[in-house]
Amino acid sequence: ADTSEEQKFSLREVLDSFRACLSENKEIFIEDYIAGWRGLVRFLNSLGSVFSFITKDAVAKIQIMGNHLKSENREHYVTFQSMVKYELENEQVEFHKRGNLYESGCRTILRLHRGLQWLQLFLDRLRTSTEDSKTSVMCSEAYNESLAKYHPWIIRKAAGVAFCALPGRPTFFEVMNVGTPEQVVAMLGEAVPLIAEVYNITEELYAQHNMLDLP
Ligand code: 1PW
Repeated sequence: ADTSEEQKFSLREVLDSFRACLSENKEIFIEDYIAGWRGLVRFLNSLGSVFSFITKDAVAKIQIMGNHLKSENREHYVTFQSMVKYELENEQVEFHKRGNLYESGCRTILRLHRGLQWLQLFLDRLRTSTEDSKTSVMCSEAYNESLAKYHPWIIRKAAGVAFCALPGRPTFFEVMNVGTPEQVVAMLGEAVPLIAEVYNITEELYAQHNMLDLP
């Protein structure tokens, strides 16, 4: 293996970040969560430029959170829980219309959170798929069950086009760079419940504060 081999990205890194974002008392560390998203974007970009319209928005959201992490208020942006508390107490969350608090951490994370459900459903399909399963079908089914309901027709349409460009299952497994198909399935068996846990904790936190529909 040469040096480029060493630097090759593995989807395992994404799993590691999402594992690291979960604290012992079930809080979620923003920095690791965002690192997970950075890895995911890197992976999606490696699938080709058709995915760039999908990653573009994720990158913008990652950047907004990166700015919070570097801001003078960064001490409040440690976990989702501390962020929610801080933004609510300081009236940094808009509940009714999208106004000048467009870059609030709460509404930004909510978008990524919805995206994470898509990832979870897709990876679970991938995990239980067989050799002749179609990645494009699994991906669009997962999308339709999750994120699609928040998107206007034009975005759903463009997403459908991008899915058709997904490589077939064998190539997809290779790009994940995790190892043999058996190792990929084993990794997914670990990743899916972990991502589900992160998703469920976030969902519950947002539900508690009536923030699941932030504009
Ligand atoms: C293969 C599985 C991939 C899972 C990765 C999920 C990526 C999520 C990014 C989807 C972006 C679609 C195009 C952008 C739509 C935005 O309008 C929308 N953003 C999201 C994340 O849904 C809403 O953001 P906005 O306009 O309210 O700031």
